[in-house]
Amino acid sequence: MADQTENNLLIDLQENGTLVLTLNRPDKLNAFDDALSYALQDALKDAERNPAVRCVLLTGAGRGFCAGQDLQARSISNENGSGVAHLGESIRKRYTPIILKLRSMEKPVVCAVNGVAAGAGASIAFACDYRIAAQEASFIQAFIKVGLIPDSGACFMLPRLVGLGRAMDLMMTGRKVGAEEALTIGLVNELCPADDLMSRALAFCSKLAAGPTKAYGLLKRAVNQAMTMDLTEFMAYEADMQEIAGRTSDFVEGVAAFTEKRQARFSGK
Ligand code: T3D
Repeated sequence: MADQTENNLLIDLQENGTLVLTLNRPDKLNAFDDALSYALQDALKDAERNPAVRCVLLTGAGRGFCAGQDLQARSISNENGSGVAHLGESIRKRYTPIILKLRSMEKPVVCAVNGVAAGAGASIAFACDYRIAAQEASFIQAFIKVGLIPDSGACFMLPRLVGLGRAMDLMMTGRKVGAEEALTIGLVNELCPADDLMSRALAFCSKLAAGPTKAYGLLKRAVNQAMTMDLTEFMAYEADMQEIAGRTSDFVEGVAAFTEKRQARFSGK
């Protein structure tokens, strides 16, 4: 059932274990004011803690996915009337927890990119595990146009998604990447017509939500670690993760289902 928080975030936990989070400031292309950023932080923390949630789907209401920081409603700026904007504080408090939670949450997080994703809005899409985009979607590294560096993890994620050369192009020019190009360069996993976006995304999430949730979590941990470890270190880490996976009920069920030539019924435990 859908619940609208006072912070313009729609929260809908579906029976199959998919939690749909909809950024809901359509008049501002779902740009982040303080309230929306803290609401998303809280919703992601709740999603991580709630065992009924086995997959998260993030999308935007209206014609945009998210236009990044609300440039008209910044509360953490011009502190003490000094004329100096303290953006480090804003990033640390408002965006860093969102990006870290998207990457560390041990459940799949899918992004249905319904329209333009600009600035931190694009960064949030990049931090999700899988992106399905509508043909109308686009990505803009808008930061440079307002004299900022790409933030909310964009400098970390974008080169890993599309390679250093392409990432530098997008970050230095701030040019708009349309949906077809996004698919070609690996910025999104799949494209579909806008009318099909939510049904496609929900169907994909429903499969993930019926999957071996612990294994998805462990593979996220392993992939995160693989970004910084050398191979020798990583192989030791991988063995530890597989040791844990091997102790789950879902591993027992997966092997039983294979042996009995039937579909596995994973409990997520
Ligand atoms: O500040 C900190 O805390 C540091 C963190 C920074 C992180 C960042 O995200 S910095 C980057 C911030 N975002 C941008 O610079 C993007 C600004 N928006 C745009 O460039 C364009 O709106 C788009 C390219 C995204 C879409 O263009 P278009 O032509 O499709 O739509 P539009 O007409 O520009 O926007 C529609 C409405 O949304 C409009 O309102 P209005 O005039 O109809 O009342 C526009 O003002 C509003 N809107 C769009 N983006 C933002 C916004 N309002 C506030 N903040 C926005 N970011």
